[in-house]
Amino acid sequence: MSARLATNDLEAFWMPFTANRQYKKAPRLFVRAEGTRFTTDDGRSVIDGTSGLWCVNAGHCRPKIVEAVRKQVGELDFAGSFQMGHPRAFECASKLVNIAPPGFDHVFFTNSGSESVETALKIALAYHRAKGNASKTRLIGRERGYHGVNFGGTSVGGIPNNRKWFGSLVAGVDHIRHTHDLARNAFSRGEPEHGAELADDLERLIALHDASTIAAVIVEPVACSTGVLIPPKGYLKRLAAICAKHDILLIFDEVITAFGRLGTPFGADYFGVSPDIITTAKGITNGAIPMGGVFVKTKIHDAFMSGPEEVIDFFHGYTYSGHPVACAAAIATLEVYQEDGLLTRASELAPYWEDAVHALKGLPHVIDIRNIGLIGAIEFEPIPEAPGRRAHTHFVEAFNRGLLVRATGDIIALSPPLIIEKKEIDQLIDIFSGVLKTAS
Ligand code: PXG
Repeated sequence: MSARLATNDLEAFWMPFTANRQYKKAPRLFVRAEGTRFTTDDGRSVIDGTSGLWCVNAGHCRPKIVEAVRKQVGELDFAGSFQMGHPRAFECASKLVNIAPPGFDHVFFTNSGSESVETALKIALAYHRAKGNASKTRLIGRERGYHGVNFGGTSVGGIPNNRKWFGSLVAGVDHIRHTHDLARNAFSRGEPEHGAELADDLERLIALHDASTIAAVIVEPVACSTGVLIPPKGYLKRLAAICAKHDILLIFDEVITAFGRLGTPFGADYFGVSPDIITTAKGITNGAIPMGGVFVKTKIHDAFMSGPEEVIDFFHGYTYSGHPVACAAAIATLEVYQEDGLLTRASELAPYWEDAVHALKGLPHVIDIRNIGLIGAIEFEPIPEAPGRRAHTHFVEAFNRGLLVRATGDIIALSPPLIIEKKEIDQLIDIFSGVLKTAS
């Protein structure tokens, strides 16, 4: 029998996406947060350069959201949404579809981005079946895509480490090429010039598999987890046109890009592209309570409403779909976003942010800098034989100097809360350039 663990022992928590043994030798712990800053267990203030994990768009511990959660949990802690309901879920859905792009009149609630992706893929399959196109069962993702960690999302995802451990995954999945092209696009500001033609790679898969077997294509408008790959000018429009031509549903995975990150409410608004389904999570509750939502176009929703009225129209859902506390958090979050103009604030800050991030050009080993909305990424030349080590070292050093950034491969991603002020952008960049200047 193992010795009883002390309550503050780090061992029992098997941490997600973490080098557990390395972390536990030199842990980094936050105990409080407010606005754009965390406080560590040893009392240091750390600028949140990543909005938590791309979720705390309005900044931490916003009183309105905190109060809404407190009130709701004391009033109606739980009520299900299977053949029952409670007012908050309907209110929340109505308010969310009001800010969604035109044509998105319905939202299906989940508890995370991963669940939103599974839900969207199942909606796509069931939609085609309901329309009499039951042979449309293939799902197409993109290399380097990230769509969460459940089986569907892992299958359409395109990051090798996230896939290779897990067997053959879901059958009938293929991938189009990613759009990262440093040879042509390094140090682009905003959308890169070159690569719209990469959307035509979908035509290659259509020629291979035939459109009659393809249900949906899923892409992140900006592929963030893999290190911020910004779509080339015209790429997403071209992809959407090919999907429309072949009756293939286009799913935008907006778990990160929804709720103001690019300076518009949704990424679909930013790029002027109208997909069929949009997956969301994270910013939907400002990270305060787990929640996700899948937005669908009217034609998709209505295809499910054609059977007998007394039969369940979609055999899918979670115990906590439309959880009262999550809905209360989402309603309050939306109010904060609207009161503070946060769904569009990134568009005002973007030019300042762009200049600030690109000022890091020329520092040691920097091979690319890219930006869009309030997102930035710095890519480093990898240390031979040690991919990822350079960015991880920078991440740890930044934390020691009072800045939280996110490392993925040899890329550092930045995505501060949308409330950040210009002088704090300067501080963030100052700290990070100090890290790079002193690194070997
Ligand atoms: N889709 C996209 C586009 C995402 O970015 C998910 C789905 C999954 O969401 P959940 O809530 O199941 O984790 C994500 C999540 C990072 C990072 O630092 C990104 C995510 C999660 C954690 C870290 O890049 N994205």
